[in-house]
Amino acid sequence: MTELTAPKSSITSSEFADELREQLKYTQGVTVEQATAADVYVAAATAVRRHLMDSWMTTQQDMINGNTKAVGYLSAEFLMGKQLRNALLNAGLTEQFDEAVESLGFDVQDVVDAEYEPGLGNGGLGRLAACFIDSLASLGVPAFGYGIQYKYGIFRQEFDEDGKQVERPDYWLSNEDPWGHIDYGRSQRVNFGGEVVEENGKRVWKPAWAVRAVPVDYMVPGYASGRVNTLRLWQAKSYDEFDLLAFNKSEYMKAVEPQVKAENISKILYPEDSTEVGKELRLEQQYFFTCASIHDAIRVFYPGQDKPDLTTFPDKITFQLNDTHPVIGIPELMRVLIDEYGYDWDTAWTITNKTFNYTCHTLLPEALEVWSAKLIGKLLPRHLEIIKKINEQFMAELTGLTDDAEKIERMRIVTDGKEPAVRMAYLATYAGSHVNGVAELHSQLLKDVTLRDFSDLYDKKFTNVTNGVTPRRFIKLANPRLSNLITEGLGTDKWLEDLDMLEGLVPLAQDDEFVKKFAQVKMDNKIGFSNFAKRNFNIDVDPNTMYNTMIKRLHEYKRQSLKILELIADYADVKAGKLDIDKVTPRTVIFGAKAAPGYYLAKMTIQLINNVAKVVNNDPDIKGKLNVVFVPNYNIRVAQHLIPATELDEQISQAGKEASGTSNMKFALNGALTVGTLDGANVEIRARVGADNFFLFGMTVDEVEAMYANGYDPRKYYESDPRLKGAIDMVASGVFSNGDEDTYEPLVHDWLNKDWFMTLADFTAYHDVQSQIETLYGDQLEWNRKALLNVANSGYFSSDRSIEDYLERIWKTGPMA
Ligand code: B1H
Repeated sequence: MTELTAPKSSITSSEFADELREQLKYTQGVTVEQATAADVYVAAATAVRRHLMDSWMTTQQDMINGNTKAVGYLSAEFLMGKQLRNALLNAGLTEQFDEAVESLGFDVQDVVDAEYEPGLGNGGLGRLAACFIDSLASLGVPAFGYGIQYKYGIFRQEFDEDGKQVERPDYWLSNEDPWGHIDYGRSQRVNFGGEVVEENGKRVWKPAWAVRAVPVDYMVPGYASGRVNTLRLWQAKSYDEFDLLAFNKSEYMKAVEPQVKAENISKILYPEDSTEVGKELRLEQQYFFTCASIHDAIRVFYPGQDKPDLTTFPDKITFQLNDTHPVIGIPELMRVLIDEYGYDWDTAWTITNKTFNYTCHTLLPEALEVWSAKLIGKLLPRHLEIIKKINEQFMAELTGLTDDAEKIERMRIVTDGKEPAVRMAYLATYAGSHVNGVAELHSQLLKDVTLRDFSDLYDKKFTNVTNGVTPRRFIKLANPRLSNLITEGLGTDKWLEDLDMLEGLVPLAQDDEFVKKFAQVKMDNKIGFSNFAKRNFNIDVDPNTMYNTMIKRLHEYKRQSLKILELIADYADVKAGKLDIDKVTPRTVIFGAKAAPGYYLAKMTIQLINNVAKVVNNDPDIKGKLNVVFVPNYNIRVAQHLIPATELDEQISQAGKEASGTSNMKFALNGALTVGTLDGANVEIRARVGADNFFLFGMTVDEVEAMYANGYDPRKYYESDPRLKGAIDMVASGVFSNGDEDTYEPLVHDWLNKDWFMTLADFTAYHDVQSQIETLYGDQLEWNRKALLNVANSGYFSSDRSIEDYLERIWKTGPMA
C-alpha cells in the first residue's frame, strides 16, 4: 500500500469550479461562456492565492512575534518559472484544479500555457535563488527573498534566417500578473547623489535625488509545511516631485527628467551572466534594492518603534548576499546605524559583521565586481566615505595579523593609484561573518586561489555549501511519470520532503522489471518532448534517437564548441567515408543557450550550431542519424520539458571554471547519464552516483594550470588529431556558411591561436569517451540501470539539503516553532 502524504486541500473539485466562476465574475467581469483560457488562468491564480492567504498571514505573524531568526536572501535575480502548477501543488489543489477546469469546458494545458514565464534572472544564479526560497518555505524557516521586479526580464531569443541570435524585449508584465501584490503603503525612499557635509561634528548626506521603492509581494508556498514566505521584489517609482524651477521656465520636459530617470532603475535586467558590466545604472539597481530591503527589515522587525534597539538586529535577520551584487548593502547598513540611528562606529560594525554573509558563485576574475570609487562617490558619496573607513580599519587590522606588506597591499578593499576602485568581493569577505563557495571544488579553489590571502588570515570564515535544486519543481512537476514510479518503488511519496529516501531505489536497480518501467518512463518523456517541440517550435525530434542535451548560458568556458566540433568531426568522417553511418547510434543533440548580446564569439557559436543543424539534418547521407536541434529562448519551461526526456547530458566546462552547475543535478535526478569533466558539482555527483555511472573525460584543474604555466598552443592539437583538424577545416572552408570562408573566421582564428579554455586540448579525450557512450547505449537495460542509479544516489542534491547546510554552517537558525 502506497503511503501518500502530499498535501491535499479538503475542498472538492466542484467547489473549486465555483470559486473559479466567482473569480471570473468578480475579478475579470466575464461569464464562463465569455472567458478565454487566459481568463481562467487569472481566475485560478487568484483563487489559489486566496487558499494560501491564511498561511501567508500566520507565517508573517509568527515570524515577527516568534524568536526564530529570519533569513533575508538578497539577490539581484530570482528566476522563478511559472507559478500556477507550483502553487497548486503546495496548496494541495492540483486535482481539483484539473477537474474544475475541465468541468468548465476548458483544456487544462491551454490554461497552464496562458501563464507567461517571468524571466527575472540570467541562469543558474537566479534559479538557485528561486530553489532556495522554495526550500526555506518547505522547511518552515522564516525568510524573505529580496530583489528587483524588473519590467523587462532576460531578452526573448529568436534566430534569424542566417541562424543568428536576435534579442527581443521581454515585456512580461504586458499581461496581468495575478501573483504579485503591489503594496504602495510600504514603500521606501532611496536616495542618490549629492554631497556629504559636516554639521555639528557629524557627517550628513545631502542627496540630490530620490526614488520610491515600491514592494511587490509574491507568495512563496512551502511544500507540506503549512508555511508561506514572501518574495519581495522592488519596483522603482518616481516621487511626484517636480523641478519647479525648470517648470516655471517652461522647460516641461526637463522638469520631468528626474522622474523618467527614477523609473529606469527597475526597467531592465542586465543580460550578462558571469561577466561584469560596471555600468552606473547597474550600481543604482544594486543600491536601490539593498537599501529598500534593509529599511524594510527594520520596519518589519521593529514595528512602530522610533528608537529600536538595533543591537538585536542580527538576532532578527541574517542577510545572505547572493554574489557581490548586493554588497553595497554593507556600507548601507553601517550608514543607517550610524547616521540614522546614532550608533557609534564599533557598535555599527559589530551589528553589520554579524548580519551579513557572502556567497561567491564564480572563479572567473572578470566576474568579480570592481566599482570605480569615482562612480560610487558620485552616486553614493556617504557610502564611499564609509567604505574608505572600512578599508582603513582593515589595513590596520592586517598590520596586526601579518608582516607581509605585499600581502596587505594585495588585500586592499579600495585600491590605490590614479583611479581607485572598490573590490566588492573583498569588502564582503572582510565585512561579513562567512564566505561560501557553491561546490566543494569551487570552495577549495576560492580558498587556494581567488581569495587566498583572505583564507590565510581568516580561515574560519570560509565554508562550502554545495548547491541544490528543488525536487518539487524539477521532479514532481517536471516529471510526473518518474515521480509516480519513484512513489511506487518506495511505497511512499515522502521522498519529496526528504530526498535522501531516493536511496531506497538502489536495490530496485537490480530488478529488471523495475528498470524496464523506468526505461518506459524515459521513452514516454521523450515522446512528450517531441510533441512539445513540434507544438511550440515546429521542430521535429525523433524519439527513436538518443536525446543528448546541452542547456546553459553560452559561454566559452562552458565549451559548447567542444560539443559541436565533435559532431562536425563525425559528420566529416561520414562524408569522407571513414565512418559507416549505419553503425552510428542515432542521436539528437539538443542545445538551449542564450548569449549575452555583446558577446561576439558566443553569438557566433550560436550561428554556427544553427547552420550545422541546417546542413547535417538535411543531408541524405546522414539518413537521419545525426540531428542537431537548437531550441530557441531556453527558459525554465523548456527545461521542465527537456530535462526529463534527456538520456545524456553535457557538463563539459574546462576544469576549474564552472563554480557548480545546477542543471547537472537536475539531469542526474531525472535519470540522465552525464558526460563531464571534473568541474564544479560534477565531482560530487560522480562521487555519489559512482564512477561507473558517469562518463568522465578531460584535464583536471591541476593539468589545466600546468598547461597554462607551460604555455598552451592549440595548433599542436589541431595538427595532431586528424578528426579535429578535419572538423575545424570544414568550418573554415564554408561548409556551414554557403561556401563563405569569412563567416566563422573569428571563431576559427580564436580556436587556433588562443583557445583560452582549451577546447582543442580536450578534444581527443572527449571523442574517446563517446565510444564508451555508444557501446553502453547499445545495451538499453544496462544504460537504464545506470540512469536509475543516478536518480537513486542524487538525493543529496536537493536544495533542502543545501538550506540545511546554510542553517547549520552559516545562518544558525531553523524552522519556526
Ligand atoms: C554564476 C554568475 C553571475 N556565477 C554575474 N556567476 C551576473 C555573475 O548579472 N551578472 O552580472 C550574473 C550571474 N552566475 C553561476 O551560479 C555559476 O556559473 C554556476 O556554476 C552556478 O551553478 C550558479 C549557482 O551557484
